[in-house]
Formats: sequence, structure tokens, C-alpha cells
Amino acid sequence: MKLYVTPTSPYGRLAIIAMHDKGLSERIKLVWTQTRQLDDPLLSVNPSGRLPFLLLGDGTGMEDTDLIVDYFDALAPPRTYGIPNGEEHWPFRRFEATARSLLDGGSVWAREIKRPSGEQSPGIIDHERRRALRLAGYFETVIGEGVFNGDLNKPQLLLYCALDLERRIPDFGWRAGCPNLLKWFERLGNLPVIRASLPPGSA
Ligand SMILES: N[C@@H](CCC(=O)N[C@@H](CS)C(=O)NCC(=O)O)C(=O)O
Repeated sequence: MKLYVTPTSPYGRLAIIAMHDKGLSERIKLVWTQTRQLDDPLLSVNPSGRLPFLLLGDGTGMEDTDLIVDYFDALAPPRTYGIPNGEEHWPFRRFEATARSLLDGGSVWAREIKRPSGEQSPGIIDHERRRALRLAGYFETVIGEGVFNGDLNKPQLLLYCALDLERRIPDFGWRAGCPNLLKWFERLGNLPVIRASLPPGSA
């Protein structure tokens, strides 16, 4: 199996963390590539051109981080990335949705500031900056909840990879006003599976 990723994609990083967490790094070859290449041979199997993309041995494959994480989870039982039942169910689901919202919005922001300066939209940048900082402030108030403090799960991975966008977005200065979130982020960042997910050449 091959997992196609870019060094800058937060979604790619999330899939790589899950790969390490499930002990699959010997079975999956990471392929560092680029998106938006007109002659990309991968487009014939992955017509959307989005990464991460998991190419299976039979020539088929799958895009979408959520699906790829579920596939890894099924490959290496016991399942650890499922949605809990009972009282934890709805807190888990709503934190997951809000963390994904931060990741999706942050990715729009990161993409926008990468465009040539004459093509960037100040309106989009300002909208996403406000959303991201508002959401960081929100997570500062709920980071003590059980969902964020047990074994690695999807809400945690989404939140970690969203906050990590600070490496690509100089104005995403969430740390100053969020001491609890910072402590959490640094604790997760020291986990071996998260350290192992950094692209080659990163600190
Ligand atoms: N919902 C997708 C989003 C993936 C995504 O947007 N990937 C970006 C890289 S961060 C991409 O492939 N962009 C290339 C393009 O838009 O053509 C997921 O969770 O995997």
C-alpha cells in the first residue's frame, strides 16, 4: 500500500499519525508528492487529485482522511478510532465536528495566503482568521473535557493538525491567549507517533 501525501497538508499529517498509531508504518510506503500537477499519473486512479490518497495493492484506492483513518483502524484491530456509545457519544461527535471546522477553515486560510499576492482575497483571509482565532478561544475553554484527554481519537487528531497550521500561517497566533490549549498541544506533540509524523527535514 502507498499513502500519497504532501509535506504541508494537515490532512496528510493526520493520516500519517493514524498510520503510526496503528502500527502500520511497515506495511505502508509514504510517497511525498505535490498536488495540482497537470500531468500527475495518480489522476487516473484518483480523479479528484486530492491528498491524502491511499493506493491499495489491487490498483484501487481511496481519498478522504476520515475514510483512510477508518481503513487503517480496520486493518489493525482492535478498533480505536470508532465513535463511542453512551454518554460520550454526542460530546465526541460535536467536538469532532467543531475541530474539523477549524481544520477546514484553517486550510482555506493557508491556501489563500499561498496564492500570488495579487490574487489573494483580503476578505477570505480576514474571515478565516477570525473563525480560527474564535475557535481556538473556544477550544481553550473545553480542552479539559474527557474527549481530549483519553487515548488518541479523531477529535484530538483533527484539533492537533488544525492548531499545527500555525507552521504555515504566520498570523495564526493562537498560543498567546490559550495556555491550556498550548499545554495540551505540546503534550500531544511529544507523543512518539506524532513526532514520527513530521515530514523529513522538519525539526
Ligand atoms: N476532505 C479532504 C480534504 C483533503 C484536501 O483538501 N487536501 C488538499 C491538500 S491539504 C488537496 O489535496 N488539495 C489539492 C487540490 O485542491 O487540488 C480530506 O479530509 O482528506
